[in-house]
Amino acid sequence: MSVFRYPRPPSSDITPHAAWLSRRDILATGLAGAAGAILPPRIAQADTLAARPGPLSDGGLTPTPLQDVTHYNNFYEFGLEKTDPAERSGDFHPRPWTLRVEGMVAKPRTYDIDTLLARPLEERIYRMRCVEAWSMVIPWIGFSLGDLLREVEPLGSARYVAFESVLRPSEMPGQSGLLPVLDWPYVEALRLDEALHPLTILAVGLYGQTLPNQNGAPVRLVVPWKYGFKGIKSVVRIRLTDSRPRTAWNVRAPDEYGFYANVNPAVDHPRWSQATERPIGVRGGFFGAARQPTLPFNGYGAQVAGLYAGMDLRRDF
Ligand SMILES: Nc1nc2c(c(=O)[nH]1)N[C@H]1C(S)=C(S)[C@@H](COP(=O)(O)O)O[C@H]1N2
Ligand SMILES: [Mo]
Repeated sequence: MSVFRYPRPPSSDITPHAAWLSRRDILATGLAGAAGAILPPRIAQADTLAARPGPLSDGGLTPTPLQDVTHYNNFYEFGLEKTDPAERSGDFHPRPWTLRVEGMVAKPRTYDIDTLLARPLEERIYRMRCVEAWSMVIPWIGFSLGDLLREVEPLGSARYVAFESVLRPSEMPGQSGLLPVLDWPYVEALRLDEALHPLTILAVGLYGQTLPNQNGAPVRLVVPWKYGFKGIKSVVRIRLTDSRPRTAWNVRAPDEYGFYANVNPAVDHPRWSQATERPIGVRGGFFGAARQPTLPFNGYGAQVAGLYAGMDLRRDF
């Protein structure tokens, strides 16, 4: 074994979300890729993006190194291992792209990605806490989802916002795997008041550049007080509705992944504790030496706890 700088995570780190698939089954589908292969990073067409520092950025946080943000990913459309999205998304085309916003709105509209990139963009440095109990700090570039939704004029009857990822099996090997890990396309949803909250953004970049494919190019949702799986990648459709939409992980394993998925150290996942987390990219983080406490609402409680007044967050996890 040679010396390596970015160790592959131990196999126990592989996809706890999908632990019902045995490692042998995963390998049989070919989804796991060439285990151990060292491939050059392929970050497609990163263009520089201008953004002003957002008033809601947490300037006190130290961002996770770019190498980790772009090489330790969950994006099952490209495979189940953390390194698959970086290694297997090189043929994905994030342009041309349109984002359709429709449903219970007065002015449904189709946005071209170029018009979204031309909006005033902000940097938002947010904590990201995966339900698998690891975390990062990511300097996103994006814009308020609420601002976009107000442009299409939600009807008074709208109560939820549904999101849909792209369905493109020819470019996303995980979507044509033999084992259907999730029902494709990946879908997610928020309550309308959560979607309108000023912390909720659509991100079009990170670290000053357009989004790498593996992070959800060209546009993805970021909801920093919720577990990472709510942050749906490569979004093509947003639909306002009056009934609670299906969400991918909740459909797959409702006892493990709730609709709300607010980060909550007091409510454990059935198979592991949520009290602490491993910060990725911090010395000792990969192997557990540098665990840190998980914060209620991922540290954003002062801003968002009021959204859940009167709710039992143990039941509505
Ligand atoms: N379409 C899609 N979106 C997705 C996922 C996915 O598999 N497919 N994984 C989710 C999970 S579990 C997490 S933790 C975050 C990871 O985002 P990152 O790789 O940019 O850190 O993306 C979320 N969005
Ligand atoms: Mo996650």
